[in-house]
Amino acid sequence: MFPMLLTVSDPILFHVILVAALLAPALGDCGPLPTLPFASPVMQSYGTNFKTGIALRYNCHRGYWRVNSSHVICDINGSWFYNVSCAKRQYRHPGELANGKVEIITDLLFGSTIEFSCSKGYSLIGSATSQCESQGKAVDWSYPLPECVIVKCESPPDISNGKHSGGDEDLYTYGSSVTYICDPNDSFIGNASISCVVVNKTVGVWSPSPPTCKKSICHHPHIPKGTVLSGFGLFYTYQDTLLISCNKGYILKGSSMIHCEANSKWYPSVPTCEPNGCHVLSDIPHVSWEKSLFTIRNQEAFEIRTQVKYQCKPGYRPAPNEPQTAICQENLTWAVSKGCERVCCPTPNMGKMRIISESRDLTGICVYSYEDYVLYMCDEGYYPISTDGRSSCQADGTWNPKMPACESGFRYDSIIAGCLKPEIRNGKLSVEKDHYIEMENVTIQCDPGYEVAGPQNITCSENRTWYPEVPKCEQEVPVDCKQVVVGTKLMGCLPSPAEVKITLEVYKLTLKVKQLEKEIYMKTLRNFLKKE
Ligand SMILES: *[C@@H]1O[C@H](CO)[C@@H](O)[C@H](O)[C@H]1NC(C)=O
Ligand SMILES: *[C@@H]1O[C@H](CO)[C@@H](O)[C@H](O)[C@H]1NC(C)=O
Ligand SMILES: *[C@@H]1O[C@H](CO)[C@@H](O)[C@H](O)[C@H]1NC(C)=O
Ligand SMILES: *[C@@H]1O[C@H](CO)[C@@H](O)[C@H](O)[C@H]1NC(C)=O
Ligand SMILES: *[C@@H]1O[C@H](CO)[C@@H](O)[C@H](O)[C@H]1NC(C)=O
Ligand SMILES: *[C@@H]1O[C@H](CO)[C@@H](O)[C@H](O)[C@H]1NC(C)=O
Ligand SMILES: *[C@@H]1O[C@H](CO)[C@@H](O)[C@H](O)[C@H]1NC(C)=O
Ligand SMILES: *[C@@H]1O[C@H](CO)[C@@H](O)[C@H](O)[C@H]1NC(C)=O
Ligand SMILES: *[C@@H]1O[C@H](CO)[C@@H](O)[C@H](O)[C@H]1NC(C)=O
Ligand SMILES: CC(=O)N[C@H]1CO[C@H](CO)[C@@H](O)[C@@H]1O
Repeated sequence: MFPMLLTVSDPILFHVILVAALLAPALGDCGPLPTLPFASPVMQSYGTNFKTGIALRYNCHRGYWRVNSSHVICDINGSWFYNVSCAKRQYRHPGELANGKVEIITDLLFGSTIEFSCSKGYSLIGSATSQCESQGKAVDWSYPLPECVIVKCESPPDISNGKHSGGDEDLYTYGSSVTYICDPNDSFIGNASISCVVVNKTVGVWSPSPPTCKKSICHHPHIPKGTVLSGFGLFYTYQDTLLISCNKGYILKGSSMIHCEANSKWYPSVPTCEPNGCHVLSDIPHVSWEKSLFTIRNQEAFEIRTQVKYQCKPGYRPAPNEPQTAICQENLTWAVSKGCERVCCPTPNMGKMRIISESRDLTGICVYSYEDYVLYMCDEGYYPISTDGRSSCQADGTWNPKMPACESGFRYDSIIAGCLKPEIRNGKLSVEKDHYIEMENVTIQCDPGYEVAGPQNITCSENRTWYPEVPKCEQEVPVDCKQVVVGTKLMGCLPSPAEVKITLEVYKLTLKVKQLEKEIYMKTLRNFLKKE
């Protein structure tokens, strides 16, 4: 089989010419036969002296073939001359190796070595090398072609809380892969798919290591003044990602994008929303804020450089040359103006009248201020311009009815027919005058921030009273009044039960005083009418 003689591909001829190198002891005679690496004499001769002209035949060694003369001749100069030439035999290519390759290091000539290697994922069964060598009379490859066998992996590892897709064990050969799935509510840590790979050329192993299934639950993060823009739910699992932003007036500190880690923690850590604006409206004395400012108060802050305009509470007016604004400064505090100052009503001229009862300004800034009143009687021959002998200090610092309130002569019409101007705090009348005739209609319009409590339209009835009863302008109370921070005293919301109690007591007293005043007046009036 193997020792087939092939054609000479690259004739490597061992052409040796020995000339004077082997000088004979005596001219005309040759010394011992030359030793050639590729051929040897047919007839062994141990002689050391050969006559000129003698020709000896050489045979090529095994693995060589004769390409020229096979004779060695002793020439006339006593030198061996020969052109004995043997070429190495060339051997058949051992054939293709399925899933591998045969590597010819030098050539396929006698004595050379070839190497076998398998493709990746295949392991070599047999010898990795083979040599062309002589075996007895024949020449042959020392080892036959090896086999390349695909590497196999053992069954994929089992994991807790999950399973893999593989079923048929025969499929677990090099390059095959299986996919793991976790039980519901468990999350993957690692790669879902693993593949059969080969290490150390022959060993099949699964790589990467199988995933683990673990319950990693992150809870919905609590971010004061922040909002989770994407991803809603009570809890999240491994690698769920949230996008977070802060409310207006707040700036995000940390990463706006976080994900749930295997250890059930958010990574990077949950960011915070730090103030980047002014938050609670400033507490400026005697100031009332627009209602619209309250609706945003709990969710947002006022950005830096925001200007908010304020109004003075009834009975107060802006301090002169004050801008009536609060500005949110860089350091997140409000720059406020002085606020509002109390409006005083002038002390009435006591000529022709005397005060029966009154209320005065408790602050001491004014003698009389908004909502104070005087109940008076006029001297002989003078009569009060109001039916009840009462005058109140208005928000604008004027008395209503005006002072002095005693006029000479009897204002018959004011008693007989028609109605007096209804007293509306924090509101206006469609027609403003001191006296209204019977059947006259008046529409009440409350100031901004106040709303009508009672009928909006009233008519002066024949019995000199307004019908239906005179309404009140009450402050519109924001829905979130309860949440007003204690101490801010905004919008007249009463922050504590104690204050509510005091207010109710005061109101009760006011009613009693009014009742007394009325009784006194009616008595006075009756006396007066009797005299008439
Ligand atoms: C044999 O040898 C001679 C002399 O060295 C050479 O000229 C000739 O080409 C050779 N023949 C072959 C077939 O190699
Ligand atoms: C023998 O030797 C002589 C002189 O050195 C030389 O000229 C001659 O060519 C040689 N003959 C052979 C056959 O080598
Ligand atoms: C997965 O979690 C939900 C919510 O906690 C629970 O209702 C459900 O039973 C869980 N399912 C499994 C298979 O554990
Ligand atoms: C998981 O698989 C992806 C793509 O298949 C690969 O890029 C990544 O390196 C793998 N991770 C590990 C830990 O092996
Ligand atoms: C691969 O060979 C190295 C070095 O000989 C050995 O430490 C390792 O355990 C082998 N790996 C396998 C999977 O057999
Ligand atoms: C804030 O800035 C204003 C103007 O620069 C300054 O007057 C005020 O004192 C600062 N307030 C605080 C609390 O630093
Ligand atoms: C006042 O209103 C009533 C009912 O709305 C109407 O009957 C009456 O004529 C009105 N009075 C005047 C003076 O317009
Ligand atoms: C009050 O009267 C005005 C004008 O007469 C009318 O337009 C309005 O609708 C009335 N309001 C009510 C609540 O009756
Ligand atoms: C005044 O008149 C109105 C209707 O005209 C009536 O409802 C009311 O009770 C009267 N008031 C008095 C004190 O008589
Ligand atoms: C010098 C000598 O002997 N040459 C010989 C070499 O071999 C060829 C072929 O066998 C002969 O023809 C030559 O005479």
